[in-house]
Amino acid sequence: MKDSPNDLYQKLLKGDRRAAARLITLVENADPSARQALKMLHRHSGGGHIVGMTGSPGSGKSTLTCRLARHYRDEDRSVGIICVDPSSPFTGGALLGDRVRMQELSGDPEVFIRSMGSRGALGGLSVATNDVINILDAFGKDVIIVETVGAGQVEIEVVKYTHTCIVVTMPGGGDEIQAIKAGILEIGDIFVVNKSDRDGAPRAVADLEMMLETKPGTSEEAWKPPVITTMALAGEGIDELAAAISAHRGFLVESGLLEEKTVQRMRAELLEILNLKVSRAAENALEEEGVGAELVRRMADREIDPHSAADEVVEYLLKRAGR
Ligand SMILES: Nc1nc2c(ncn2[C@@H]2O[C@H](COP(=O)(O)OP(=O)(O)O)[C@@H](O)[C@H]2O)c(=O)[nH]1
Ligand SMILES: [Mg+2]
Repeated sequence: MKDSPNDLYQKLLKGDRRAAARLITLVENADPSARQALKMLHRHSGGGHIVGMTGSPGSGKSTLTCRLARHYRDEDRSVGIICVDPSSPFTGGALLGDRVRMQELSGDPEVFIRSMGSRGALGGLSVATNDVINILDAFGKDVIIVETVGAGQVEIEVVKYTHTCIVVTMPGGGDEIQAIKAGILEIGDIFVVNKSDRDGAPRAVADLEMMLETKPGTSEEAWKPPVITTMALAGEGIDELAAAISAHRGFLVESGLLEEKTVQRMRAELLEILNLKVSRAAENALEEEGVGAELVRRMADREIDPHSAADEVVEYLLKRAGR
């Protein structure tokens, strides 16, 4: 028998992994019953520390995420992992040894791993990702790691509003330069130079440190993003990385910024949902008989300009919403 939203909600709060997985699938499919469960779950979320992990493909984000998860498990903390990279499912690195470690992880009942499929990408990837973060948060995960490939706007938006954002780079390949281009330097709370077994790691660290120092607008009391060297494959530097995450959380709590970050996250989440809703309503209005076709025809006849036409649609939507 199919679980009702209330069943899912009750089961999820009791720690039922299948209920969590099921609800996430409903979210990905934009199923209306997910909404009801999310509504009930909202007041149970807010306890987890949300960590974003971004950087170019192949830099070692998944491998690092696995290692970090292991580290937290050794401290008896539960972990949720969300991988937002429709191009590559979460495998935790391509090497066989890593895959084995990955399987160990996913067999641990206190670790919940989920890749966001391309289904979630239908216009609402960041909305769906936020929903999944909230589900894992309400599910009681102490740390929630969100891995996104730092390539597109959507992915950046998602990690931007995590509590601690980690930017992963590796030696060589001009990765640091790319980081600035993507505006990633601004969003990192912690920088990682992974693959320290490769040539040029100290240089990459020095370059990054210099860029961070000369970053404009950093005040005395602001957080100074550390640059951590890791070799994720061998598990080197993971303790340091975990310590930096703790230090950052400590800083957020002490400075009162944790609350501010939470408010920012809520605001961003609200905006994402509104964007989706309003654009869908606008699209629907344009499909409605008369409204869209007539406007577009008038635009084509040069009777009305695109901006005024958009104003008319907004007015139409507002009038209809007020009815
Ligand atoms: N040499 C070396 N390779 C690594 C290290 N960490 C990860 N890798 C490898 O780099 C490749 C990409 O790693 P992955 O974690 O999937 O990167 P992602 O695309 O950023 O998630 C895999 O083949 C990993 O095994 C490291 O510290 N040193
Ligand atoms: Mg990956």
